[in-house]
This record gives sequence, C-alpha cells and structure tokens, in this order.
Amino acid sequence: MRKTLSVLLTAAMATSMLAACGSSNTQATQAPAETKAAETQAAATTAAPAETKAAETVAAVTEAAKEAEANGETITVGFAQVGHESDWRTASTNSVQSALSKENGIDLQFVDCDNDSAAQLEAVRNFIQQGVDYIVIDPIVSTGWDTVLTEADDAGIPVIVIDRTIDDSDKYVSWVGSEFTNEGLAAGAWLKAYVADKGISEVNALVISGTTGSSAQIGRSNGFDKYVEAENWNKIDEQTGDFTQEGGQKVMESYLKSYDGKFNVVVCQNDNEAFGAIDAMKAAGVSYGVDGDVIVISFDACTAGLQKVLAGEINADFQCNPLQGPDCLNIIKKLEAGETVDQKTFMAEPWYVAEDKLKEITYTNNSGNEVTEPLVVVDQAVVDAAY
Ligand code: GZL
Repeated sequence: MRKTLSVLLTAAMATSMLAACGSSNTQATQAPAETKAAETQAAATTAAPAETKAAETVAAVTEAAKEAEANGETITVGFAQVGHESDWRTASTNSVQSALSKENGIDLQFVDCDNDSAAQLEAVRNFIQQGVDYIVIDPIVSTGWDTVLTEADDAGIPVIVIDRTIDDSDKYVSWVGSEFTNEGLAAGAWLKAYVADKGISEVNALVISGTTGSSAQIGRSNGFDKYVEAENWNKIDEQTGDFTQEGGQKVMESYLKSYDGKFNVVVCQNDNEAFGAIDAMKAAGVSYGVDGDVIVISFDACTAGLQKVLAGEINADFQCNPLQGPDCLNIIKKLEAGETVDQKTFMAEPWYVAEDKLKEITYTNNSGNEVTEPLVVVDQAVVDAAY
C-alpha cells in the first residue's frame, strides 16, 4: 500500500518537474522514491502559486500522503519462512506473525516454503514483483542468495534476515539470530565435563544433524566437532534427520541396526529429532537419558524438549531462541523513521540440564573468547516459561 503512495508521490514529482522545466530549482537528476517523496513535499511548499496545474497535483498528492500517514497506512512485508518442520519453527512463525500484524500497521504476506530452497527463492521473487515494502527471510540454506538479493536491492526493497544466516551475500539491512557454532561448542564443553564427573572414560557418539547446508547444522556440527577432535572422542556416524521427528526416528532406527551396543552418546541437532530418536531407542529396548546407557543431547529447548529434560530423557538441551518477531518489527519501525539499524543481533540463549551436579561450563567461544556460562537445571517453572 505504501508503495502506491510513493508511486503517486513520484508521479506528482514528475508532473511538477515537467511544468517547472527550465526553472532554476528543477532537480536535474532522478532521485530514489523516498527522496522524490521528500522533494515532492518540498516542491509542494516552494512550487509556483497554486494556480499552476503541477502545483495543484503535488499539493493534492501530498495531502493524500499526509492523510494516509494519519490513517496509519499499512506497510507490506513479505516473509519467506523455512517451513513447518519443528516445534521451533512453529514458535518462530507465531513470533513473526504476532509482531508483524495489522494492529502494528503491517500487512504480512506469509509464505511457508516447506523446506524447499527453490520455492523460497520463488517466494522472494514474487514479493519483489508485488512491490512489497520489506522482505523478511529465514534462509533454508546459507548459499545461493546473491542473485535474488541483488534483484531486491535493485528494486529498492530492504531485506531482513532472521534465524539462519546467508553466507554468500551481504545485500540485506539486518540479521537477527543465533551463534550456532557456540551452541555446538557449549554442547561439547558440557559433555566433556559430564563424562568426567560421571567417570565415563570413552565417548562413542552418533550425530543426527539438521538440514544439510543450513547455518544451524553447519554451526552445531562445527562446534561439536572441535571437541570430538580435542578430546579424541569417537564420532561413529553423522546423518541428517532434517530437523524433523520422523527424520530423527528413521536415522536412529538405522543406527540401532548398524551400531547397537557400540555407542553411549547421541547428539540430536534439534528437539524433534531427539523425540524421534528416543522413540526408536525405546522400541529397541535401549536405555537412555539420566539413568540410561545412552546420553542424549539436544538443541532448541522448546517446551516439549524441556519436558523431556525434566523427565530425565534428555540429559542436556541447548536453547536456540526462535522469538525474532519483535526484533523484525523494531527494525522496520526504525527504518521507517530513517534511523540506522544494527547489521547483526544475536539472541540470548540459556543451556538446560537435567541434573544439578554441574553448575556452569567454560569454553572458548566462536569469537575466540573464553567464556563461563551457567547451566540451568530444568524444573516445572522452567518448562512453564519455555517458548
Ligand atoms: C535454528 C533453526 C532450526 C531449529 C530447528 O535456528 O533454524 O530449524 O534448530 C528448526 O528446530 O527446524
């Protein structure tokens, strides 16, 4: 809707420029729409007396713009969401839809890209053709973005990236998300302290990774692998469960056929994969969790995941915060007000554990700093407060 306004303002600007052609105050260069709007505004105050047609047009459109503003004209935002693969994703979608709402002056065009990268690029191109005011992307994978982001840039549409990262283009105004490598490092640091405390001398780990090529999968794998190497752990296998419960169960069933009795740790790169892996181990009679033979590590810390930590079925759950909706709204409002926005914003994310033996972990984070971070023991209040 706002685009229509700026087109109107631009048309008025063109009219007034033609009518005043030759006048000393005519702008020789074409400026972007926003400046045209400002010039139109200026032209309306400094133009020749109201009797000229152009001045009347400009004045009328500026009046319409003012009225629209006063009426709280909506801002159109296109949101290309990864899909609907996990509890985390549901919370992410709800957060953005609640913040980018009509009540907040936003007309949200939402597309669930069903974990299909081609569909996601098409959704972004459709937003560009629609002439939305802003585009929000949670990128399924971190590469293949520069061409379409260049198209958005050429169309003058600001792009905001949330959650996962885009690693082959910087043509976006802001990113809000998680430091995924730190999530993997924290999981490794916790496992190192946990097995030492339990007197476990050998780590034979299986990994059920997230969607291959997503920054969440890349970061969690890279972070955990640093400990595999440093501690000389035996990482038996790593296969993708695509961040789904079905995927976690299928991979675990395959692992149980190939490695039954040979592993004592399973790392699931999100809670839904952990739910599937737990179902598979239960069906196979393999014990897991606090009182079991297999240590279960998970990521996301959604409500259902923390319920399993409380029940002792998951030993540790490293939160990934999905609630980027308010940040999106804040960025858009700042841009609308002509303010600058931070290029990068990291979400705060606690680490949850089932037992209160270990109080904190210390590790060298992805920025090269040694950090000591608390471990939160899960009780019912923690579960009730989860996203
Ligand atoms: C991570 C996010 C991941 C979650 C999964 O930020 O993109 O995708 O960890 C979700 O649950 O499917």
